[in-house]
Amino acid sequence: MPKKALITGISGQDGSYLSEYLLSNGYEVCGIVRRNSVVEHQRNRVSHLEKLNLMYGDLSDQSSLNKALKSFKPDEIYNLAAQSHVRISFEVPQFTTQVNALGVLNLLEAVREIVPSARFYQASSSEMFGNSVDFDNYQRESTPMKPVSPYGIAKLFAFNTTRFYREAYGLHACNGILFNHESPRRGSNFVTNKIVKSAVRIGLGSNEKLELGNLDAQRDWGHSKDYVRAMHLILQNSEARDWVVSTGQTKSVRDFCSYVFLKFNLDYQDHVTQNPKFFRPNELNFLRGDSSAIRNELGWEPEYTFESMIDEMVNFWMNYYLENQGELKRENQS
Ligand code: F7E
Repeated sequence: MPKKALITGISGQDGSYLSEYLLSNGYEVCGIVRRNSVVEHQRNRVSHLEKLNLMYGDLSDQSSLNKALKSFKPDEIYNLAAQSHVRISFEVPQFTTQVNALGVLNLLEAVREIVPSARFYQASSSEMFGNSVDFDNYQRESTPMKPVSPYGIAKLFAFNTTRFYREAYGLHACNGILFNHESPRRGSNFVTNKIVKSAVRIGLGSNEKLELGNLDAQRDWGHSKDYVRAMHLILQNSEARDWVVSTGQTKSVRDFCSYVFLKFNLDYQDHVTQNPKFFRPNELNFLRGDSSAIRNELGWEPEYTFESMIDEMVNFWMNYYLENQGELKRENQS
């Protein structure tokens, strides 16, 4: 019998890579998708995967979660659904909290009642640390968490709820505390893909300006494909625990711009401007994760470097715009 995995947020960047990974490892995969008025948006990152079962549902709709668990009876559950944009969480704090905090409680309650022996993975985030770092400038599992955004606060509620369901009810419930992770499939309003897409268009002749917010924020950026392997490993471990997943390398948004524009022999300073609209009311300034626990105990290692991840993103968007010249013209005009 193949193992059965249920993924919420299956149509996102991580959901799509995780589905590919699990299918290639012989799993039966079922995903929960939210209804969208543009039907293509519901599944465009997973439309190449023929073997997926998809169900409509939402973390804030308890009955849809109950139905999915009763009918699919998963062995493993990966909760990747969220309002995942930190700046937008300042604009919609209540919605963010309903989905990212209470939604996880809804799902854990359903797991406890319907499939208590299933293994549960919660997509926790380095945003929970806020501006807290250890003596050596790293964040690790034991670092105090003091989030600085509605997104981080909601994720911290979910993190603690996951731990609590493990300790109080004996669920095999784990948190992966994932630092930023990117790929060509990253949404275009996250800084990495926003920079890469614009730099590629400029490299191909567009005279647009790239408008960004804080260029001095520093992040520990890895590749989504490496991080979905970590999610799977976390659930295979016999002990349910919480794990940091990170590269341990920190770069600024400025470093990111510099590397991407240099690929086109351009100086980012000639093409990037700052717009207050992309600053946040409160900023997380610095992230550097210590992932020794998952590396030493579960044998996880990232395959991508900062540079090879960006190279893949640049190549993807170069090919895309070369094949879709019409889109390049349209984006030049806007
Ligand atoms: O911002 C700065 C911005 O939106 C990165 C999510 O996956 O990782 C992600 O959250 C940095 C911030 O990611 C722009 O101020 C400058 O310092 O790409 P981001 P994030 O906020 O770090 C964590 C781990 C998650 O869990 C989240 O779900 O870049 N920045 N200028 C900008 N950011 C954006 N989006 N747009 C700009 O124009």
